Amino acid sequence: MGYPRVVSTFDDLIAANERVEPRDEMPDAYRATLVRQIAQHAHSEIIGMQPEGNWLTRAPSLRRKAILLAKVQDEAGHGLYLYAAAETLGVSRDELLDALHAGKQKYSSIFNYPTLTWADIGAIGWLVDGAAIVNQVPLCRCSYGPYARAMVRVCKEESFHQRQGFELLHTLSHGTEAQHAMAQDAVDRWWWPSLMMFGPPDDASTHTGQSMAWGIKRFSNDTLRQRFVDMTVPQAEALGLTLPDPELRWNEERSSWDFGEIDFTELFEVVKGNGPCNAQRLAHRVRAHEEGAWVREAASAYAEKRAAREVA
Ligand code: BYC
Repeated sequence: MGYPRVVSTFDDLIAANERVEPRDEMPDAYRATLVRQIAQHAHSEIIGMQPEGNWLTRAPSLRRKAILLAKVQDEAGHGLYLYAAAETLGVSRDELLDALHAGKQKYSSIFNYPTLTWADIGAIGWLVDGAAIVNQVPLCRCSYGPYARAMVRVCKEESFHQRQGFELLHTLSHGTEAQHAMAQDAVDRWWWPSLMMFGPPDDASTHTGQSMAWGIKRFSNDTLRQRFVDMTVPQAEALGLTLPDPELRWNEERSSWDFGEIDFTELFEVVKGNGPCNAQRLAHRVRAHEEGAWVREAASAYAEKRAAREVA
């Protein structure tokens, strides 16, 4: 039981920086924006299992395999919390999955790149999960209660993911010459796509203005991208690896790192479906869904049987 709320209309709740809960009245456009973003986020978590799943059977030791398995399972869990949060807005998980499978809803651009070597698992943990944390910590203060609460646990797990990636890359970077080169190559390939995860630049972002006014997003895409660069550059030094940007320079005046221009045409192409792995990721997801139909049917039949027994 919380304190009784003294304000109740949607505008009052937003102005008072209070949480909007599923039973509160909300504008259709607010609901639609949340469904779009939460669904895209949930889809990213479950599609994100694929690039890493690719290395489960080839992890170099039992310890590494156990860690990677736990991480991939965490991502399935994140997908479930997020689909459950979206369901509080009046859509069903089936509808959302159908939209993903039909290409009507998006997932993060980053998961359309291939994982070519074991070092890619480290680079994903360090850079992709690192970017995810920077993007998601402010979402713990999102105005929509169920999304904000889901983010708290997701962020705790993401920070473990990021640290395992850093530790993996640190081991490779301080190993043999070939291992160091493998770590450097992975960072060279994942750096720019990780910066693209934050979305288009602010002047080309269609939703940021309204989403910030509604307290869904707390910071703009460019602000969070800069925060990620500032956090990551010193970590690269600690790893003994370089970032593939000759224009990276400390800017005394801004107390921030300047960085080179991002090729946003690449982001737009990947989002349109033309990335290196888009077709493969979606086909694999649809196949997994179809092959899992018997599990869903068995679970429903069991639930019905139990319910009937309880009634009897
Ligand atoms: N990829 O107006 P904008 C993870 C779209 S999972 C694809 O700035 P918004 C992990 C955008 O949807 C990480 N599409 O949009 C999992 C919009 O298109 P529509 C996933 C992108 O929503 C497993 C259009 O471009 N994280 O960490 O204000 C293993 C214009 O953009 C992308 C989340 O989903 C992109 N990168 O801001 C490891 C976080 N960027 O919908 C790790 C939650 C933009 O109008 N989401 N688009 O057709 C967000 O914070 C925001 O939705 C975004 C975009 C910052 C991503």
